[in-house]
Amino acid sequence: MFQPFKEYLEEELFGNFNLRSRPIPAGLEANVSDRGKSKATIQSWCYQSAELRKIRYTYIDAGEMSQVFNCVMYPSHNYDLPLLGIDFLSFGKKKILVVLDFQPLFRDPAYQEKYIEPMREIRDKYNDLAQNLEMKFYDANQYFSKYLLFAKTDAETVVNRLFPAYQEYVQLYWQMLASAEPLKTEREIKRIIEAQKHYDQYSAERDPAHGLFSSYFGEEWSNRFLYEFLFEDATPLAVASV
Ligand code: BLA
Repeated sequence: MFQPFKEYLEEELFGNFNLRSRPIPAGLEANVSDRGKSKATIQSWCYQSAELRKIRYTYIDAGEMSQVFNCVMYPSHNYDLPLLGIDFLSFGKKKILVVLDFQPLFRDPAYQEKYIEPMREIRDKYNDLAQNLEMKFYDANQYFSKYLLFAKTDAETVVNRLFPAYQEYVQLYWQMLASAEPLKTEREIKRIIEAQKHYDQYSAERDPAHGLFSSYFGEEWSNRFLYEFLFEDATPLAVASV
């Protein structure tokens, strides 16, 4: 379902950046579930470049049961750019949920104007994919922009609407990255380190995927995957899963 999205991203990444592999902790690069009736595989990739300190994406393929493409790009700490966040999910082909956003690190007007307003034109063009759905796990006012794509949709729309929208957002993200001015002072950079770390903490604590991972790959693997790979700068809560 989302393979073409992954392939597009890979072509773009390899064509535009000088990528280096970024290690994924042992045992977390891939897994296969033999529980239940259908087989599920999960595979992840991770890279870095001068501009992007962590580019990670994951594909879950459980056949007709579920297909997930999830990606986060973290700019280097000397850029205050939003993170590029992608979460495309399909369950049994009937339930398809797609989320795509430039995830803002800050919410002040100057930041919004600089990094979020440029998304508006694309978002207006793909208004049908911006459905103002209520968030149950996350807080729409934290690390989400007002121009996110967030929709419950169908397979046809994924091909005809989501794919071109995705390409436009990715292109805009590259443009922003290319024109970004690196931060210079230690104080400014420290603020980005803290904000990105807080993003990991917030995301790890709320991630609605924990249940999905646990059901396929077990609780222990799931916790490691969240805290050692997806959101490695988060600290597990002492009371987690007690
Ligand atoms: C929702 N994301 C979900 C759900 C799952 C995942 C299972 C719940 C779907 C449901 O309603 O049944 C899956 N999340 C994953 C997977 C990974 C993950 C597989 O982190 C990792 C491999 N989520 C993101 C990113 C964004 C994001 C980067 O990881 C930003 C674009 C958004 N996911 C997002 C949102 C929802 C969601 C907004 C709806 C949650 C809500 O209602 O609060």
